Amino acid sequence: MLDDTDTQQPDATRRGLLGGFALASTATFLGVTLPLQLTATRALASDDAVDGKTGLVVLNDRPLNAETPAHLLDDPITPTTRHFIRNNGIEPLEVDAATWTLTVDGLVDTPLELTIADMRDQFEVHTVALVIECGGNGRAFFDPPASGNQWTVGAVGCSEWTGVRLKDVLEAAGVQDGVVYTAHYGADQHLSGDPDKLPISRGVPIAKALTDDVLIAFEQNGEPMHIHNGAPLRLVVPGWPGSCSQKWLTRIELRDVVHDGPKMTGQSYRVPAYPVAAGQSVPDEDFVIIERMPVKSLITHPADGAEVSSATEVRGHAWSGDRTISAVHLSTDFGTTWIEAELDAPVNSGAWQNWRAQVELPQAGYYEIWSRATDDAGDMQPFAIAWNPKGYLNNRMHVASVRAS
Ligand SMILES: Nc1nc2c(c(=O)[nH]1)N[C@H]1C(S)=C(S)[C@@H](COP(=O)(O)O)O[C@H]1N2
Ligand SMILES: [Mo]
Repeated sequence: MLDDTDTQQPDATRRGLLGGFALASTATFLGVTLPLQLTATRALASDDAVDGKTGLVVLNDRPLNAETPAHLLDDPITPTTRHFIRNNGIEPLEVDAATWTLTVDGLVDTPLELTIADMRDQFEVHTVALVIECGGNGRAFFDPPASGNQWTVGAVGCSEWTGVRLKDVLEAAGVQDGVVYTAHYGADQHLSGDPDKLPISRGVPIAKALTDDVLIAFEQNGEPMHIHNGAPLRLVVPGWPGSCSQKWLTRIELRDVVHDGPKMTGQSYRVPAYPVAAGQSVPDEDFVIIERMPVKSLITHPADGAEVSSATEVRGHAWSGDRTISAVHLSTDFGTTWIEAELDAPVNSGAWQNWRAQVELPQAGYYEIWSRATDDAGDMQPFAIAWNPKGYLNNRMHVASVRAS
């Protein structure tokens, strides 16, 4: 079965696209400072390489994978032009929002076949800001390295999505007794071109599917969705691995077993059920499915590598799976002292929270600004990475290096 590893292009192709960037440049990375040479080299290849996107850094072109540099995620709501792209297969070539249908079947009382217009007519339409973060965001910092897309920090976004609640649609279909899991299907094709294979088909526990936050979306930031973000119809399951948020959505099936579609099984979007040492090999049967994403923050201003004055505003976002962030702290002295940032409430459940702080840098020189979020269950971002074989869930504190003049 294909997993993240197999969806990588051969090195030669990737190097051609990225102008000399080699995965090895992150392999020995141990400390906290962002690898500046990596950032700089990647930026060369980034300039608007993807239609309708601005400043994204392309990691791979088949399938297309592109992340957003942290400083381009500075807006409270992520503009469509800056929302990252994570594809496992080949996108559908032509999509027509007028004729697109969603099938809801499996263990339901009444199977449904709905157009987008049907959904707008039959259900309440909601517009909400929702975080999508790839389960592998931060993988580039794993040591030993984990195979798969070498995301740094920018496989995350919080656009405003318009659609209907999955819950409302499932309740209209009638959820039968014994349903434990959803299964999501999209219109993209397997990289091999084999029409009988799916690139990815994941699901969520039925309890999660029936929460208010899970949306079947047909607009992004008040406009038609970007094709790379799943137009004309996608799921958005905020706070859970982005892989749960099926793009180009065509079908939702309800099952009485945990879904076993491509990228549900093996080591995909899974972590060991027990703590492991860095580099330890773990048998497949000891892996468990990732559910909520962990507490995390991102510094979006100043940009990593910026020249700043001694008094400077630092700002960014923080989020934690299905929870709320209760505090964000910043340190400019390697964790010796901390200040608390001003923190906004989420604009709605499922959105990230924006924060800002005025930071005083005591003298000219080099600083690392660390950000550390704490959620309402008391979880705090760690200093170090809890290593796992596939490089998921890196929620280490974010660091922006600056030079004060
Ligand atoms: N049909 C389909 N849906 C998909 C994927 C995919 O490859 N095909 N990738 C998933 C993964 S792994 C992530 S992280 C999110 C990324 O959403 P985005 O590309 O809109 O940022 O989409 C998810 N939905
Ligand atoms: Mo992902």
